[in-house]
Amino acid sequence: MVVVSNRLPVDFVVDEDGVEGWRSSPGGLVTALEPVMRESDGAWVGWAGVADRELDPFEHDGISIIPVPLSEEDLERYYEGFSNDTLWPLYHDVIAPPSYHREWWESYVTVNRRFATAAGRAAALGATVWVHDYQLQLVPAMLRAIRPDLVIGFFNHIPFPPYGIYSQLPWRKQILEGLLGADVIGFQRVADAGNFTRAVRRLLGYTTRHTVVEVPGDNGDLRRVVATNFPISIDVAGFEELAARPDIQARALEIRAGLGNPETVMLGVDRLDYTKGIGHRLKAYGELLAQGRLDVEKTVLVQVASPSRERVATYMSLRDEIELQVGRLNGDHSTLSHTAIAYLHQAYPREEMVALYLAADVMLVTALRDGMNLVAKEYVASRINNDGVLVLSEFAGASDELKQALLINPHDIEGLKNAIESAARMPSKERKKRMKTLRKRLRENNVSDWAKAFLDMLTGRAAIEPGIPEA
Ligand code: GDG
Repeated sequence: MVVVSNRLPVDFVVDEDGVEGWRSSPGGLVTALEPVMRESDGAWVGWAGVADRELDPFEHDGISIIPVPLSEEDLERYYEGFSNDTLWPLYHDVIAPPSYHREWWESYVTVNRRFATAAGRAAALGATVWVHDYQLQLVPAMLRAIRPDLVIGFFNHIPFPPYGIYSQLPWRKQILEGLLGADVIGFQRVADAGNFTRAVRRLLGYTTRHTVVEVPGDNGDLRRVVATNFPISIDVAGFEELAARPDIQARALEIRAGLGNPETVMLGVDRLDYTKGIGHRLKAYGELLAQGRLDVEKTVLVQVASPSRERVATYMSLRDEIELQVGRLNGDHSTLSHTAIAYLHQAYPREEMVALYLAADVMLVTALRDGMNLVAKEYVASRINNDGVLVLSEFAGASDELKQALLINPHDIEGLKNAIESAARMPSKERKKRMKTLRKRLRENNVSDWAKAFLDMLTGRAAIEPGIPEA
């Protein structure tokens, strides 16, 4: 099996003394795929996180690591440009305006071909190749063209937009054709798969039957491509184990003590991204303080906003806006002894994140659009005492499964305020009832279940399921 993703599961690093080495960056995807990869003599194709370096393939924990080089110009055009300033805003409901530049598109094509070539070289005869995410949507068709023997899967981690939005893209047909090189195309939500099949019908005129797209070949034959939803998850047991560790529990108490042991600790954890609705959350929180519905002496909001895409202009101005808002709110509402918002523009180790989840009575996930939102699932997994309230946006994929959360529309500030206030005041019995149900639901879909469902479908062991509703 070969996995292809923009980033490798390991980063190339150079320390202060100039010594070069590799550091693993364990994410959910690695955890889920590690066992399969070891069993199947797997290879991972991706970028090592450093520009303008040709790096040799090597073995890491039983997995072949195959670095794909990216130049500084590739990063500007393919990655920061087309991936994060064209596709990302377009696929997230144009919350920010997408930029369309032909030279970015050309770079996207070139880099996708480089990834496809590397994957083609790495894969054994008849191997399974699993391509990930919006940066690499052309890889499936490019790979099929050079290696028709392969079984090819693609998983889109972010939403697939409704036709009215998707059709803005000048290269809308090429992207669909690129994706349709796969045998199975996975999405987070039923609605994403529906948006995709609708775009295929309207733009390419292909017939779609339920989850199956019939792709005409050169000699009149039809290839059947499955496009359906596989909601991603987390390593639930891994989070539960961290949450049960005495040192992490002690750290959670220390965090609360450091905040002055308030009655209610609210928490937001997001990459600093305009899709996450951080501004809406702050607005609602600020108004609740201003109206006296929350008391700064008793409540604190901890907002971790981890640095993200800092060279993209939209992200620079987002940071300015959020920090202005935090500064104003704290100026207006903090007292000498109590700060309204503890704002942290930093990244933390996983252990510290779990300590924060344990310290938080209320978790605020107010995304304006989000493929899934793993933070919501991580919070639920970490609440091993079955207590705590999750406020969750219905625009995050996680809301399809986590229905016992307080579901909100983040654009409706009054509704959001009511939900935050109810979360802070929710009686213990109701909190526990909801959290128990959430945890039960989460355990039914672990990240390894997700990977298995996708790979079973890809390797033909699962029947093609009937019918997904139209988006
Ligand atoms: C994309 C889609 C989809 C964040 N700050 C720190 C940190 N994190 C970790 C969280 C979580 C992950 O990063 C973020 O995952 P999300 O799912 O919340 O959001 P995206 O980064 O936008 O991910 C999303 C996902 O892909 C998977 O398919 O769910 O919809 O947008 O795991 O914990 N981790 C650590 N320190 C931090 O400061 N250690």
